[in-house]
Amino acid sequence: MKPIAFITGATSGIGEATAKKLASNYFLVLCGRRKDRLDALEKNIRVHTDVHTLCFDVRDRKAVFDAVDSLPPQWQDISLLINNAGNAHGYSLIHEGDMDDWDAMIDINVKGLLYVSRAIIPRMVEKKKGHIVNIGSIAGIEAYLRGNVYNASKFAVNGLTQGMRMDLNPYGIKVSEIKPGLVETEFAQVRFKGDQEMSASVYKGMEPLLARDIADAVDFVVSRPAHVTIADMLVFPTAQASAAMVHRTA
Ligand code: NDP
Ligand code: 8X3
Repeated sequence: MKPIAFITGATSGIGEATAKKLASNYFLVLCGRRKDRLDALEKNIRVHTDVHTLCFDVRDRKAVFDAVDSLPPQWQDISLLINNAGNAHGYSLIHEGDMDDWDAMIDINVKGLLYVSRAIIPRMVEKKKGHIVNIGSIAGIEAYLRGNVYNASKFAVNGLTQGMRMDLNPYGIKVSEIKPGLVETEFAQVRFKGDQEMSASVYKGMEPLLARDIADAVDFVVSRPAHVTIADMLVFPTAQASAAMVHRTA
């Protein structure tokens, strides 16, 4: 019997790579909105470990709690929560921003993370055991031009991570944050609403991180001995030195 990991945003990018990486050591609860992707992933990973999928939108508070409540008894004892679901929506100056984009980023990246955490952490508290890994970002420690609300959402993840670690400290629950720099996933396609040229420009002339690089970081963070918590990990591609400084050859 393996411990159970609950991963949000498992249908692509960092979440999907993390699911694949953790499959040898965990049973997996994999979440996302795209049912076809969840089904394909389940089929793919089932040969390595037990998988349970949950299809819900993290913005929908009731759907989050219904999904977690729907877990069969053998899936309820979650040891590891990876709060990964999230995206940037838009790349506008603050006075030109689309307020639907703002709502999406606050509702998904901040409130969604909170709803999932609220649904899962009480059982960890009861058991006095567990580990929460929040996927933050370099965007959560440094703002950049046109990043505004996405930056704010990831600064919030950083604040919540610190607060969670304090609140959960008496219960022996680990809380970690991994903050990637540029990772080539569907992230840019979502931010630029399918504009391929704009998406490609994000990684032009530089070698970005791959989702599996962050999955490796997650694997390291969750495999430390019981007395060790990696509180915070910033991971850049070598070509990146800060949120806005990226060495490009083209
Ligand atoms: P992807 O777009 O590839 O993956 C995003 C994941 O989040 C998908 O599985 C998506 O699933 C899920 N998701 C998005 N919105 C919702 C929602 N409303 N409800 C449920 N699930 C949702 O991007 P990444 O893998 O790059 O992003 C993962 C995390 O990493 C995010 O938190 C992002 O902010 C962070 N990050 C990314 C960086 C990068 O450069 N790529 C750098 C730093 C941090 P579905 O659409 O099926 O719901
Ligand atoms: C994603 C990294 O720099 O595009 O969080 O904001 S960045």
